[in-house]
Amino acid sequence: MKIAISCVPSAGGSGVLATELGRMLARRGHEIHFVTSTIPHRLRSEPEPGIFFHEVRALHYPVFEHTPFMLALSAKLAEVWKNHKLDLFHVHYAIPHAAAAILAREMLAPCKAPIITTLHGTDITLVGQDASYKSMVRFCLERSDAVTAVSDWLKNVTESIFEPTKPVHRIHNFADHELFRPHPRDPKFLPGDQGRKIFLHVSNFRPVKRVQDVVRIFARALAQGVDGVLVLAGEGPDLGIALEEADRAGVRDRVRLLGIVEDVSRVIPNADVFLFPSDGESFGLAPLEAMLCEVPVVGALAGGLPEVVEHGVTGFLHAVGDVEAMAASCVRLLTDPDMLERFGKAGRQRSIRLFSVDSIVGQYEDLYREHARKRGCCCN
Ligand code: GMT
Repeated sequence: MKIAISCVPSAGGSGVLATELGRMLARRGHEIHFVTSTIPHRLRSEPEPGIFFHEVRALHYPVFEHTPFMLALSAKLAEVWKNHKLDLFHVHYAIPHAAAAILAREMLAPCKAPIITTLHGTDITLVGQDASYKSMVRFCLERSDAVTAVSDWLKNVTESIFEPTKPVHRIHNFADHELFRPHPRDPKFLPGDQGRKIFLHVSNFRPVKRVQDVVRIFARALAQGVDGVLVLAGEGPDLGIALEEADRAGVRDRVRLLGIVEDVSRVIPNADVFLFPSDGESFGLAPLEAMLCEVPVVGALAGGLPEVVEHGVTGFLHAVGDVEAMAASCVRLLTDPDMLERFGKAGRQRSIRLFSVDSIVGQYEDLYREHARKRGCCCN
């Protein structure tokens, strides 16, 4: 099939998932057209067969207080549809992508372009239910041919907030188990910290991630005798808050900042434990990548994370904000090499069993075929 994918192109989870999905679909013979404002983060390396990128350029004119990006995205989606005789739009993160695809379909009438909308999290839980967007999000859910959510938790939240007339499909996220795999610690990774335990956190440092808790967990584990360093990968508004917390806790000299990492699959296997204390995380793509690298996850029992991490088997989950319990779990893991290894291996097995590329990408393909057939698009 020929599919246009639109998403946020930054290093955030929704863009990463959309990009990886496009890459896997291209490997399976589909023609994938990314329609985004800049080239998606994970596509940046070398060109790949079957993948095309179309830049959305929104003219900024001083008359506008805010550039109307969504209109430029709609125009680009319609243009790409016509020029490449597409079969389907798959948009990730409802705002503004689903609305833009619906507008593009109107522009293409009488062609009936099918639209699949994938919800990722705050497009429902935070931004989507704000009064300024809620009615528009409801309209987008109704007008999409199919709506998917990345966890049962997000599906249930969406259905209870928006009461859509069609059920939301749950299609979990996936990660590539060949790319994300365990390997011994690279001696070039933090050479000054050889012999120390590595606590890793990867995110976009937004308030939902509770990055102060990341630092508090780490500081408590150090206080209990663990010799470790905290590695923070990624950037975002709360990075400064995390560093202030590290100063307050007296552990700033044990914090290592990596900034935005081009290829996290090279960083994660170096870690001993992955910290993810977010509240209301709809899935947790980074914890899945950690589990594939046989790194146990310690985090919060909230949102969709319990669908990813099995408590007591692949990591430990505690009440949101319970940094004492999370620190105690880190200490347990880091002082018991058998447990650390057992949890690591169980994490990789669980991830391959439940979140494999083949099974998850296959679910999207089934949905595409069903809706392309139903719409019977007339223009291709
Ligand atoms: O919803 C967001 O805040 C943005 C999004 C992102 O781009 O980082 O994150 C969400 O989508 C990811 C991919 O599906 C999920 O793994 C994250 O759990 C989810 N974030 C939240 O729910 C806070």
